[in-house]
Amino acid sequence: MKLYTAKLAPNPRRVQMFVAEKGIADIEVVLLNLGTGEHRDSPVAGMAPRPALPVLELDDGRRLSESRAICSYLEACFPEPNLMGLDAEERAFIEMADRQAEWSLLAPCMNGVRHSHPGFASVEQPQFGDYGRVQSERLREAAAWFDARLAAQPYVAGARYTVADITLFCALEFARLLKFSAGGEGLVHLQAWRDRIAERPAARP
Ligand SMILES: N[C@@H](CCC(=O)N[C@@H](CS)C(=O)NCC(=O)O)C(=O)O
Repeated sequence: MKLYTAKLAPNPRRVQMFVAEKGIADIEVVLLNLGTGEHRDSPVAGMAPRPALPVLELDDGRRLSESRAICSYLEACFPEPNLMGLDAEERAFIEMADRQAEWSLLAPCMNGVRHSHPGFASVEQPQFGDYGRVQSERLREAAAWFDARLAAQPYVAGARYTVADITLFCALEFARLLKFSAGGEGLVHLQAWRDRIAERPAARP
């Protein structure tokens, strides 16, 4: 298999962290530079309405985009350690938590960065600064919600570490570009959780 990916970007990082947690060694990594638009002129450019990473190329040459779909495929191929749920009930609750992290926090974080950070002017044109600022507020609202959740349970989906922790962690790391840190906002539970996840070898950038 071949993983087309990029440094530091949150969706590529989600899949790379998932791969690292699984200890999957048999994947060739192809790093593309999103800043210079290398992905738009690559073999995987046509994989989505707008070219985006990550993309996993299977051994038979078929290509899979969408981070969550790639993780589901790898979970099925490499079941240990389980990161997406063991039975129907657990799978559904983990998926709910993962999508909450993706849509309520990662999405506004990405849109906030793309529309307000000067370094992303080559990726997002036109940039709408007001929209970017509102997205930063949405990110902060979602972070407060996750802080309350993590005050009551050790991991994003409940009692154990799952793909939802990976998604939330990668989103928060990217949110630094918006000068956001959980601790800086007084979100002590979210910060403590983030620091625990950061200690995992798979969390290294
Ligand atoms: N829904 C996709 C989103 C992928 C995505 O937005 N990737 C970003 C990096 S985080 C990208 O490649 N952006 C390039 C661009 O917009 O030109 C997924 O889950 O993988």
